[in-house]
Amino acid sequence: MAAIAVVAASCKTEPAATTSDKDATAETVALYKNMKNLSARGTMIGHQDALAYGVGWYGDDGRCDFKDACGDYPAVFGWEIGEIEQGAEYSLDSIYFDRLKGYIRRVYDMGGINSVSWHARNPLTKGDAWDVSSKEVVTSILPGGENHGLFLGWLDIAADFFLDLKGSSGEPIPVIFRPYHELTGSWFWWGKELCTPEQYVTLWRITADHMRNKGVHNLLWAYSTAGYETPEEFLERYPGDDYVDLVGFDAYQHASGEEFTSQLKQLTDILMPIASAHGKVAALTEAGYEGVKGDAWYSDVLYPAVEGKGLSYVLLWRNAYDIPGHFYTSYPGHTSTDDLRRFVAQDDILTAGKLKDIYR
Ligand code: BMA
Repeated sequence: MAAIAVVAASCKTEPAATTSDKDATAETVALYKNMKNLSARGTMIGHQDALAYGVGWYGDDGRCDFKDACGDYPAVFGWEIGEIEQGAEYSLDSIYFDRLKGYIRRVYDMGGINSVSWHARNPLTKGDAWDVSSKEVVTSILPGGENHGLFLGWLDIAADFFLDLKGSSGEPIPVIFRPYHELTGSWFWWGKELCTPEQYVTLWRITADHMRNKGVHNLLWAYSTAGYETPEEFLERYPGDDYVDLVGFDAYQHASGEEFTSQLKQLTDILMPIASAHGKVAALTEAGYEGVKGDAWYSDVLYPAVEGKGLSYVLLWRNAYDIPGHFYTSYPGHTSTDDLRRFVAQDDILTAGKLKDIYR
């Protein structure tokens, strides 16, 4: 009887909050532990490129549409390093990499969280990340492929970027790294129809091993899909518990609000048991409704989808300065602004000001 009781008790215990990288820095481990604890308290709200530009402005120091609309900074800041692999000075969304490092430092200093995605160009065709014209691309960068060396060089460049992120005492700044995302779709060169599950997993592991071997230990690795119907589909290309810290998905509203809420709930209901079985943090890694139409999208559509679900964060997509209508959070004067204020006033919706000592 006693043995059975012990087994039953241990089954109930969630796996420990250890990072996939056994050599992760102290701040990275602390961030992970705190993200796990925080997800029981509420869901952090995030925004892509929040400090770099917004609707009608670019590069204004200290400016942020989200904060100007609701009074606080987002808790999570998404960033993008596509084009860094080309040795470019600025990203595909026109942020200078030098400035980007400064923004990441500023977020760290304010006690917020940084997440980085990577729309790397197609290493075979030299087209952009959305160039899916050849199915040979992943084969070409894996060991034995014609572009393997080139690709390792790209990984070196990305690794140097992460190594160069330093806090005031020289400590590496932890970052959630979210490469090869939306992999259940086939619109990026690493997508479902472009490589086998084994090739995807190899690509991921090569990336992580290469960076870790170069001394990059400030990353939490995010495996972030597009839509899926079943747990098996979500996990088909999962790189393994030693390579992933956070599981999540990207989803955008294209039909009615009710449909989007129910779509988010369905995806989350599949995601959460996976996160818990693998001991990982779960997040809605990209989301939104282009133009945030109406005056209650956060309260009517987003909140019912995330309430009580245990999601660590929701990252709303960018407010482009140069594409009219391409924005995903409120900005001063927009019809959704009052509702954003109501949304973030709730105890279980967390903005930067509600976080404390997440790196300790
Ligand atoms: C898309 C759009 C593009 C952008 C890309 C990468 O969703 O916002 O304008 O270049 O993401 O950030």
